[in-house]
Amino acid sequence: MTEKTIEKGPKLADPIEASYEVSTQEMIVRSHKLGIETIFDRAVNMKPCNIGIQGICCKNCAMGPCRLPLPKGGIEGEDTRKGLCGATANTIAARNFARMVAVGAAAHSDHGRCVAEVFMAAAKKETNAYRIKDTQKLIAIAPHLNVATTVEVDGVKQQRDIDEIALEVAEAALNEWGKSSGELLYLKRAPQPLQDIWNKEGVNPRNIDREIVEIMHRTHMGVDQDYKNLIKQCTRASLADGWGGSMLATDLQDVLFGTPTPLQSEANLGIMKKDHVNIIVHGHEPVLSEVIVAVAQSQEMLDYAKTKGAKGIQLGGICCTANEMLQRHGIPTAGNFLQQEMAIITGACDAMVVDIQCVMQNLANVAKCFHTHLITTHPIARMEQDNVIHIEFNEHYALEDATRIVKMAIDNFQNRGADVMIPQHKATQIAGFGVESIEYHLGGTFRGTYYTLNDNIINGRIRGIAGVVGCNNARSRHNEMHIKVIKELIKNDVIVLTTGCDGITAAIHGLLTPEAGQVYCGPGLAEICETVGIPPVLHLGSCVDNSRILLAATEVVKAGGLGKTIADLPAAGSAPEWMSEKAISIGQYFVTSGVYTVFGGTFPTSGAPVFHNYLSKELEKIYGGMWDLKTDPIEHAWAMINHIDKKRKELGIDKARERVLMDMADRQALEG
Ligand code: SF4
Ligand code: MSK
Repeated sequence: MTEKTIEKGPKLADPIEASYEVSTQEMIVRSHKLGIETIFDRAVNMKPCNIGIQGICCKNCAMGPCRLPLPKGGIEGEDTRKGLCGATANTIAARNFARMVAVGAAAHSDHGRCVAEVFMAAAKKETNAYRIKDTQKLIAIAPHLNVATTVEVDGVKQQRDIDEIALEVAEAALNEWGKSSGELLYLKRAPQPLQDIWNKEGVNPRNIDREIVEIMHRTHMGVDQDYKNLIKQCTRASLADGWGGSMLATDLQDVLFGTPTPLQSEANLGIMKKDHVNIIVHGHEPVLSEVIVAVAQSQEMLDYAKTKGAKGIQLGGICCTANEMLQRHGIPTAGNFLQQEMAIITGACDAMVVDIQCVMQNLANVAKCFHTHLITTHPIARMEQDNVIHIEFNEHYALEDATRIVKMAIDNFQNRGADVMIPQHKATQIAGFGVESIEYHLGGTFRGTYYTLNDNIINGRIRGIAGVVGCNNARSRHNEMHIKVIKELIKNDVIVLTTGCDGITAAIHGLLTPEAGQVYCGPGLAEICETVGIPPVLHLGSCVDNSRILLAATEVVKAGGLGKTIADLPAAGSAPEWMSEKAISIGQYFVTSGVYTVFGGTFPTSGAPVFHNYLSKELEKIYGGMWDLKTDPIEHAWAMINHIDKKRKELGIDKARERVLMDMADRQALEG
């Protein structure tokens, strides 16, 4: 313990200022009592670099870093700032932005590639841990990858053998990462007018890897020095993410592990149980955690846990591995990004199993203070600290790996200290939504279509659709922006689609239940929630599942009455507490798919006003979507609502909403 160091040394975070959420506040207080430093404490002691935050520091060669601070009072006249090589602020900010897109697209897409490789192993029947589970979804996605699903025998069409289809889908999918010619196949799933824009602009991704590599080349010293040209490459790479790597990850995971359907579960640290073995899985890829779920629920392991004095095994998730397990199995969510250290600080975490992305290295230091086994499982994501155990996942031995991990956690149950404190806070959540289930739930009793959703948007009960997604950021109060933005949206009849840590946040704060409709929503959305029995916030899954939002928007376009492309829809996107480079890639593919996208916190191009203006104004003229930054939650939500209202007006459906929201007295006055 480092109690002494903390008392004399750095400042401690104020729990109430650090988090909007009570169990996190309780754990911050406990961390201080135990002398354990967390991200919240570091955030009050280490200030971000004011130049870096604005995107105007270049370290792309050893003549730098070249820092180009904005002059006091802003820029009047020509912007003469230059790096040693002459790179302008626009070039530097655009290169930095492009590298963020490259990293984000790489992270999502490499996740997708790993799933595709496991899919291939399952299709070849090389592993007993995985099999093709959702054949209906396989048949649905195959044509998008140019894989035939039927064959003609004696003039009669018959369905092809499922194993054959699976193998060809695996080959076609893997090809998308590195094919030598052609363009990304899934682009054809977008509305035609959007495809026409991409064609005209020449931004169709050729293959996923190439677009990422090309960003790295273009941003090398002395290559691409035109911010408009750089942003075109950002568009290619981000589309390769949203309509490529992420969409393939989502689809292949659905086929392998099952397409989510709505289910009930719980969220927050209070899901951990004092008398159970607690295993927390954290990260993004569900390939190992899927098997851990199966193993942890097996009678053999439950019996084994009892021999060690535990009443059972409680699995819980953090970040997007949590979302994956929640969506398909109803495994409860222990917390979002900023709660990962907190799960260990309960003293009741017997094993934390991590894979890739958003895993803080400080977990190892926190785990050292307890009995917790911190287990890394991915070859590309290891930790230097010597208390970390590495059990490398291999799809061919997934059952053995998962069994070893679950057994280790069970054996560790007896090593728990007496000082356990699990916050007694958790909320019920209905999660597991997707393109298919929205169609089913909002499609009415007899027709599984998006018509009814569109009708309700047209008649104004639903004012519009918002995608609110993304991380927490320790530079802002944990969860506050997420919740205030969402509450303002649903209060004004905007239905919210959520993914990632925003989904977890909404669950923890009780917004993922149909009953939330009556408490927090405007009259139109409340009526829909009550009639259909859905929450006003629909949880669509993990970060890669933002692709579900793209496809849901496409289905809305197809159902008719709301314009011809995504940019015509009364819809907007938001990441109120973003921190990850993946969020920048997601934002860029949303913008270039036609979505007005608002970020909270800071924006990494603000130090280069011309380039910043290009992103926030000029892109709209090309793609119909653009970037924005709003740091106040109510302004943030209203920027989205105003955009939605603008689109309603353009569609000529603004009057319908005024009619539907009239109360009885207004109607009677009209009739009279
Ligand atoms: Fe400086 Fe140019 Fe080198 Fe960047 S590339 S560090 S701006 S000299
Ligand atoms: S986990 S990327 S903190 S949403 Fe997908 Fe959460 Fe952001 Fe990671």
